[in-house]
Amino acid sequence: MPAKLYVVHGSHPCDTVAKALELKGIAYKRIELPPPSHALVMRPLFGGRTVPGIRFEDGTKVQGSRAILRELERRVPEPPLYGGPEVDEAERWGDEVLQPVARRLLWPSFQRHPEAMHAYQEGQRGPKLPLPVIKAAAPVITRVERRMNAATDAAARADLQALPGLLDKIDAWIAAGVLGGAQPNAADLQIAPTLRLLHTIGDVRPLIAGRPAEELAFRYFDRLPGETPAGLFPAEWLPAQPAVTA
Ligand SMILES: N[C@@H](CCC(=O)N[C@@H](CS)C(=O)NCC(=O)O)C(=O)O
Repeated sequence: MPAKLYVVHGSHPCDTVAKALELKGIAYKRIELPPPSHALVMRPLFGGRTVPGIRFEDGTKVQGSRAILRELERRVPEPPLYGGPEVDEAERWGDEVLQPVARRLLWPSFQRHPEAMHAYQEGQRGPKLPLPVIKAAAPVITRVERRMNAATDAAARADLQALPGLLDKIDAWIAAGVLGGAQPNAADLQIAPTLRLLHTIGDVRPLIAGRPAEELAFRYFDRLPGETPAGLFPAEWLPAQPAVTA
């Protein structure tokens, strides 16, 4: 039996692991769990409540995108995903700092505009939930997810204000060759899917547009469906955009 990867469709750390498995040429079966009920399945199977988790053919279980990538590297060293302390640090930052920003902005966006959730099902295994079901279930799902992810309005406002600084950091890593090299490394695989998910948020898209980070977002993860419209967050929450000079 091949490895079994437990995911939520559209989850950015799950995309990290799926791409790493593909690069390493490791066969696996994808088990898609519906949020937020995935937490109830993951805890008894892996000990913690989050996806991704993987069960290898030999029965070894690993949970968490960074731990899984390290284990993949140990099992299949080629092509290498690690290469020095800068990559390690960018990977850590991508997991601990950037990853939660996408959750804290996406769930409040869905609560404000539940119909957008329908398109994010594109490409998932099994049938899509019809729009009326999504709209009926959205108040409960988004409330639970916002609580699980500490996705308060204050956090969303602070994240929006902080985003240009986070994107500057990513652009600087790209300029220094830590990210965006010829071969993807663990930090690329950690940061790019979060950028791609952030790019689906209408109020965030203009902040990423035209940056080197935007190219990185699409380089390995170009097929994520779904978008939320601009204007879901109050205008005063958004950071000032640099003036365009002629
Ligand atoms: N940083 C961890 C976190 C994973 C994580 O939080 N995954 C989300 C989905 S994107 C999740 O399972 N959330 C459910 C919960 O918090 O209970 C990783 O990269 O594996």
